[in-house]
Amino acid sequence: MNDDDSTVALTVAKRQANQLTSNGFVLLNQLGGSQLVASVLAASKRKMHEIRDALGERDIGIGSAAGFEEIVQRSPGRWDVPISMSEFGLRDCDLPWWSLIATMLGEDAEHSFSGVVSSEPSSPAQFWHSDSPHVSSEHLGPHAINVMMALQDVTMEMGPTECARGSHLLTNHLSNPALKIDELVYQHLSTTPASLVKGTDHHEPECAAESLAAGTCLIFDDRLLHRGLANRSISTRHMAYFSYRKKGYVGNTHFEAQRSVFDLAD
Ligand SMILES: O=C(O)CCC(=O)C(=O)O
Repeated sequence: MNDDDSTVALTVAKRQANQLTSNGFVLLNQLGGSQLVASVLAASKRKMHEIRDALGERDIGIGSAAGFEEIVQRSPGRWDVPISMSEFGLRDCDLPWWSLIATMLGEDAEHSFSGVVSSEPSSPAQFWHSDSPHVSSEHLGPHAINVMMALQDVTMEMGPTECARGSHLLTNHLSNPALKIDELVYQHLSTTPASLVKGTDHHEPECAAESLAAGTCLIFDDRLLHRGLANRSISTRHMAYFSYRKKGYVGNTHFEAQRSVFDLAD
């Protein structure tokens, strides 16, 4: 990269960082190139089949605590399988979103999870939720950021992820006693964009969801209210995720089960 190129890259990263800071998310069209998408999709399908085969027909219930180390059913028909960077054959610092992650969380940002979320045909919309709670009553910068990359073209019918714009500024249960931490981070019927502003002077956050071309990345603050929409198509929808945290941040409600599908008796 010459000096001009790196100045342009820096300006773009700053603009994206500003959007992420104010809206709580940024959508980057086809940030992942076709080679990256193809290799992540192939690794995801391989791992998903291996784990679903080991699970068989067993019913594992819904949510992180009811799942296994290798698979969680996030909502009916929506399967989350963690996949490590070595299984993906990738390094975070080579990925096209890394400069934005480093800008937001620092050069020493850490990889926390990665994997694939696949929603089957007929899987319903999730309840709104955030992925981790605020850690201070005063609004701080993000402690964790997620990148969700579309592994195929995702039409509205297939149920892209919906975000409540700016809701990361409103999900602070430490400054708003009407909010309950468990109802924010575990999916709960009563949590909605409207419930965040009930009894306050804030406007209800606007909901945003759009179809995604393969490789498009939704990058969002862990505290943002979001949900996967219903898959009304006949195809399974795959989204890879890569989650990062500020060095030293330890919260985790993502994978709470301590049992393995490979320990299941036949
Ligand atoms: O499937 C999606 O679009 C989002 C999934 C998600 O937010 C979750 O399972 O926590």
